[in-house]
Amino acid sequence: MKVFNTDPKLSDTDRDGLSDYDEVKVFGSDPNDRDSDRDGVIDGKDLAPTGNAVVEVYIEEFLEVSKADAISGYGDPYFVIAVYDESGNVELGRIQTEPVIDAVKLTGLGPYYIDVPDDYSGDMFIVAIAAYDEDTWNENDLYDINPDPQYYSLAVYVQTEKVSPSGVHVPVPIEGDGTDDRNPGENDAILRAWAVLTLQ
Ligand SMILES: [Ca+2]
Ligand SMILES: [Ca+2]
Ligand SMILES: [Ca+2]
Ligand SMILES: [Ca+2]
Repeated sequence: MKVFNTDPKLSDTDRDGLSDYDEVKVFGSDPNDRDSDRDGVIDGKDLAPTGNAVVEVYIEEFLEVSKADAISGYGDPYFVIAVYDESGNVELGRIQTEPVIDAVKLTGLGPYYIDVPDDYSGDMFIVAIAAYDEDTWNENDLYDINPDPQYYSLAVYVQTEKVSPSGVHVPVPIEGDGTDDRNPGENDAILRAWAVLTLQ
C-alpha cells in the first residue's frame, strides 16, 4: 500500500494545476502528463482536459409568427450561432446552419457545435443566436427579410466551468421573442433553445 505524506486531494504530481484526485476522479486526465490531450494547453488551464471544448446549441423550437414568405408561402430560415468572450467584443467562433425551405415551425434542430478556444480563461461565454431568411431575392417583398435579414437575435451566458467526460452539464435555456429591425414593434418569431459547454 502506498502511503501519502500529503493530502492526496492537494497533490499535483505533474504540476499542471489540477490535483491528482481531480485528474483521476473528475476529469479523467493523466496525473503524470501536463497536457493529457496534446492540444498545447496544460490540463489546469484547459477547459476540456481530455478533448476539444465546444459550445453545444440545440434549437428546440423556432416559430415564425408573422413573416410568412409572400412568394413561396413560408420563410426559409437558417441560423447563425456565434460565441463571444464575456465582454461581447471578441468573437471566438461561429457556425451557420443550412436553410430549411418553406418552414413556419421548426423543432429539434441540432445539436450544433461551435468550437471555442480550450485556453479561454474568462468566466463565461456569450452565445448569440440569430435567425435569417435565405429567401431574400425579392427586395420589394416585405415578407422577405431584406435588406435587414435578421429577424431574431438573442444572447445567453454560458458558464465556463471545466468540462469532464462524465460531468453533469447544465444546459442554459434560451427563450424569447424576435423582432425584425424593419418593424421593431412586431413580434416575428419565437425561439426556444439551449446551450451548454461540452467536449468533443
Ligand atoms: Ca496534475
Ligand atoms: Ca495532468
Ligand atoms: Ca490540453
Ligand atoms: Ca483540450
